[in-house]
Amino acid sequence: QEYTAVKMEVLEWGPDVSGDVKQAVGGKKVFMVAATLRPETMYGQTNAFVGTGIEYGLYEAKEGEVWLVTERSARNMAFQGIFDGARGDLRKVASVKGADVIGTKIRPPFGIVPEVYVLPMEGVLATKGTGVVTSVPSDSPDDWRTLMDLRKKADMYKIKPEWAAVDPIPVLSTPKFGDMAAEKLCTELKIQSQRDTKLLAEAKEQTYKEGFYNGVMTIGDFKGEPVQEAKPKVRQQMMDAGLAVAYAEPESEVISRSA
Ligand code: ZZB
Repeated sequence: QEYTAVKMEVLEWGPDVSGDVKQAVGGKKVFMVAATLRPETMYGQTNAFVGTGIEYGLYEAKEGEVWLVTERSARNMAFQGIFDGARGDLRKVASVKGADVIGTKIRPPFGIVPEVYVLPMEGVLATKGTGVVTSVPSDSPDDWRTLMDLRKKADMYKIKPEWAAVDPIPVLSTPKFGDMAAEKLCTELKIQSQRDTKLLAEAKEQTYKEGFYNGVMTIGDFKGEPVQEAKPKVRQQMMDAGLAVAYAEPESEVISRSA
């Protein structure tokens, strides 16, 4: 599986990040790095998600940067030559739990909204991508439903309402689902919460297909172009800007996960 790993710069740590972690990082630039299959939707990022119980690490990556990802994905990156230094060489600066980075302010690459926050999502898999997920609630049913859950029960999820305040941003349009496909599918399928995983999987599949085959961009440099054509172009722009890299998920792991 070939992902685009997108770099979200940490602008301000959330309230629960320890002094030890901050000290270990020192003056280095830190990026939370998310794996996506939809680089053309990055204009519509409203937040990022982490799993509260997931263990993340801060790793020396490239050009003096520190990247926050799961150890598993850092290892993959090191073997893929994404990091500076010898292949497979991993240099860990510190560890953090997902719960600790909730409320961290980040800059989403190519985002229309320049500063967004890290929020909790129950279904984040430690075994997929980087364990960090960028959120595009216009076109991802999981993201839309989770954002709405968080807004309804901010106290229960231990977030400040202002962290979840950015509204979904339309980025593409399709004949079937308009420009807010995720909301439309969640409403049509009566998806009540982020725990409705079966229905969400169905909504995701439909949204993927319709967006990819029939979508037209409504924003950005490739506005008016089909999603299929815009996707590699936006991806290349992000890579050229130093805000994204290609990241592959080893096939053996993909198989063992679904087995
Ligand atoms: C932005 C985005 C915008 C995404 C969209 C999807 C959609 P797949 O097909 O199952 O491989 N993702 C990435 N890592 C994780 C993780 N560790 N746990 C849970 N979700 C994760 O799904 C790949 C997508 O799953 C990725 O692409 C990411 O969300 C999420 F408009 O990034 B995506 C209809 C989907 N739309």
